[in-house]
Amino acid sequence: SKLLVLMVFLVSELANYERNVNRAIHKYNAYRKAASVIAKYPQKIKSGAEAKKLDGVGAKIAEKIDEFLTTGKLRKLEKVFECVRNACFRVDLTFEKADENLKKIEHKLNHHQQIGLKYFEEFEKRIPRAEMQEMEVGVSELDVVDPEYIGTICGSYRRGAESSGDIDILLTHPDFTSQSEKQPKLLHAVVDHLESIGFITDTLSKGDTKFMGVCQLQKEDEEECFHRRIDIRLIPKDQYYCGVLYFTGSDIFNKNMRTHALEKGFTLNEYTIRPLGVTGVAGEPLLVDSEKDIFDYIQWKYREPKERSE
Ligand code: DCP
Ligand code: MG
Ligand code: MN
Repeated sequence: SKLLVLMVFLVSELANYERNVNRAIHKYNAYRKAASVIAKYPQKIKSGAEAKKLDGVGAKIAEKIDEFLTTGKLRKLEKVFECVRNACFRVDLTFEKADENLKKIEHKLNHHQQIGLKYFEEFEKRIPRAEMQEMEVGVSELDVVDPEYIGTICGSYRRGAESSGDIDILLTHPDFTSQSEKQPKLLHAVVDHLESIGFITDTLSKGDTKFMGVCQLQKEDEEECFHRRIDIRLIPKDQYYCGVLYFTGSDIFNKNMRTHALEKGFTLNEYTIRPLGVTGVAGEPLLVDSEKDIFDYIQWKYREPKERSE
């Protein structure tokens, strides 16, 4: 129901608040977990006590749910969340009025939040590998825009995962290097093309090098197809493989690889690999023309993406 969406949305906002404002990762994780169990709960949640029976919802969160159900707002979020500060939905919040209240806050949300709410339930669903493979075919067709584009779907998909949370596309072009001028057109031409074929449906943000948005595969039959989160990053050609390595992950693997690099006297990040001098100062970026080059520099046996879970 919409009320459930709203409740989960607010608990998720609490999670973000803890992470972004308080840097409290434990609380962030706790709220995230609570949001996800509440989202899956098949019935109406009528009180904090009822929510507390769920695994992952503790006394603190139950208290928040009661506050939300009885007052229609969360004081904690008022500080950061304009729509709640404006108290646009108030003590009169009832289940019957959930829709109405949701409508009331909808235009108070920023564009990003509106899209998050619009597709909330769809974004919770993971993307099956078969669908990711179809999108990969789409990426390979970018040569209709310009045959020199190189694109890779990174993230868990590249590691062979059976399902993915989102689509992370890395894009480069030989005309764009860290020495050349910015080339936002290279990114925007791709985004425009993907919009024109109806694949990209919404934009969260669009900069010179990074697009964040929403996409949906067009299906001929009646098969259900969800909206998905998609990020496209345009990366200078000379930094492309450090980017591909980083965005392929996993995050644990990245951490381990960076640690190993340091032991061998190199500093590695999503852009470059640089040698560390005796004083610990990083030198000029090394030439990289493949992921394997990076493994070679730090004398590590090459690992296929499938073997990079840690
Ligand atoms: N990454 C990282 N450290 C972070 C965030 C991301 O090293 N704090 C890297 C490793 C991730 C990659 O970026 O694999 C993509 O980030 P995602 O959050 O999309 O993670 P995955 O694609 O691995 O998982 P999911 O299937 O949930 O999207
Ligand atoms: Mg991902
Ligand atoms: Mn991602």
